[in-house]
Amino acid sequence: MARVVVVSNRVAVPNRDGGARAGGLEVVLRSFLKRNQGVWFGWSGRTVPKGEEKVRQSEHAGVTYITADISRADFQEYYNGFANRMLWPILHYRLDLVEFSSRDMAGYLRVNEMFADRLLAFLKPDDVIWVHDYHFLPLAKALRDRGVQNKIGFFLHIPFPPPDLLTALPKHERTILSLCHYDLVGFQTDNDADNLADYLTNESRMPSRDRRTFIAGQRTMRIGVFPVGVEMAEFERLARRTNRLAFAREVLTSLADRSMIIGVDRLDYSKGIGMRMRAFEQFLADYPRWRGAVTYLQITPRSRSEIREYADIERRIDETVGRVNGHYGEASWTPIRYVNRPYSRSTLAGLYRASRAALVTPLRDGMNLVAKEYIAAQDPEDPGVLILSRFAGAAVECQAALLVNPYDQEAVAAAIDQALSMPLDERRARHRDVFNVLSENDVKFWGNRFIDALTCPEPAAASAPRAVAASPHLAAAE
Ligand code: GDG
Repeated sequence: MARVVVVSNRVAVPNRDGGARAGGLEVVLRSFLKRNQGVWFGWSGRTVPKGEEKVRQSEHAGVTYITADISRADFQEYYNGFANRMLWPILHYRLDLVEFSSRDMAGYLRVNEMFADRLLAFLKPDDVIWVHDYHFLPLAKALRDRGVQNKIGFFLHIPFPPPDLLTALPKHERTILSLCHYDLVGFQTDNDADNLADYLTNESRMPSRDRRTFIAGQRTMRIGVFPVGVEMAEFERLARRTNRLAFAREVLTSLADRSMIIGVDRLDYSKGIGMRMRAFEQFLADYPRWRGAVTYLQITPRSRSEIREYADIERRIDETVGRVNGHYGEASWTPIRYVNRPYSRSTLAGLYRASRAALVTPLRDGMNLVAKEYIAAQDPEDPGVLILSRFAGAAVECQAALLVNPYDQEAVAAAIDQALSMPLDERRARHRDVFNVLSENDVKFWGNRFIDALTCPEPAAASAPRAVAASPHLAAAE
C-alpha cells in the first residue's frame, strides 16, 4: 500500500505534549497514524523570528513526524487571523463574530504556499496525501501549482454552512473553489456535503456528473461523507479500568451519593458552555427536588486565549458559575464544579463512566467526540444518559440520545430532569442503540473508508454509513 502523508496544523509529536491536550483532530489523527504508520506533517507548535524557521524530522513507532516552524507575523495572520477570526466563526454559522482583513487572508495563503514548499521536499511520487481541516483549504492548489500529481484528499472536521453564509466570506471563491484541486473532499455529515454541492452548483455554476462529483477543468473532484468515530473498544476498557482507580473513587466520595452530570469541552463559543450553564440554572429553578442532589462537573481546558472572543466567553462563564453557585449553593453543596485544567484521557474516561448524564450541547459542531467517548465509557448494565445538541454532527448517529435544541433552555432543563429520572430499562436500550451504531463506525473504519475512497480508481459511493432509526420508545426531549 502507498505511504499516507497526513497534513494538519497541529502535529502531536510523542513525548512533547504529554498527551493531555484537548482537541478532537489530534485525538483521531493520533489513532489513525498508530495503525497506518505513515508521515505526519504540519506546524511544529513554535513561532520564531522571521528567517529563523526550521524544519524538523523524527521517527517514533514507525511514524515519521515532519514539522515546520512559523514566523510570529505569519502565525498572527494565518492562524489567529484568517483561520480563527474568519473561517472558524463563518464555518460555525457565526457571522456576528467574523473579522475580515485582507492582510490576514494574504498571510493565510502565504503560509499555505510555505507549507507546500516544505512538504514538496519530502514527497514521493506514489504518496497519498491526506490534508485536514480549515487551516489548509488551499493547500492542494499550492501543491498542484508546484506540479504535484499525487492523490490528495481533504477532510473538514468542522461544519460547512450553506452558500448564503459562505458568500459572506470576502473573496470566497479564492478559498472555497480551491477545494476543487483535491481528488476527494470529505465532510462529517450529509448536510455539510450538500452545502458544498449547493455552493458549487448554484454559486459557481460548476459542471457536475452528479451531486457528489464535480468537473473542474481536467480534474474530477468527489465529495464524500465520513463521520469521525472514536476508539470504542479501547475507550470502554480504559473507562472500566480507571473507574476503579483512586482518583475516580475520590471524586465519587466527594459527591456524597449525589448524581454527577458531566460536560467536557475546549473553551470555545461553538460549544455553548455559557448557555448550557444557564440551562442548568433553569433546571434548578424548574425542578427544585434536584437541588442538593446533583452536581454538574464542567471540565473546560482553555484554548486560543490570545483571541479576544475567547477571553470574553471565559469571563461570561465565570460570572454564570459564580451566580448559580452563589444563589443555589449551600455550605455542603456546590451545584457547578467548573475546572479549567486538562485531565488525562484515562481520568476523563473514568469520570464519564461515573456520571449519570453528559451535557453535550454545542451550538454548532462538526461531530463532537465527547458525545461518542461518553457512550463508549458507560457500563452497559447501568449506563448514563447522553443529552446531545441536535446541531452536533454526532446527532445523526446518536438518534437514541436525548436530542435537544441548545438555544431552548427550558427544553434542556426538561431533558436533564428526564435523564436523571429515566428508568434503567430505557437507559440500557438507548445506550445499546447508540453504542451499536458507533461501534460499526469507529475511528479505524473512518480512516480506512476515507483512504479507500481516495485511492479507488472509480468514484466511490460516497455517502454516510447508516445511522440508527429513531426508536419508537424515544420521546425527543425537545
Ligand atoms: C474538532 C471539531 C470534531 C477535552 N478536554 C480534555 C480532552 N479533551 C478531548 C476530548 C475529545 C477532544 O478533546 C475534543 O473533541 P471534540 O470533537 O469535542 O472537539 P474539537 O476539539 O472542537 O474538534 C469537532 C473533531 O474535530 C474531530 O473531527 O468532532 O466537531 O470541532 O477527544 O476527550 N482530552 C484530555 N484532557 C482534557 O481535559 N486529555
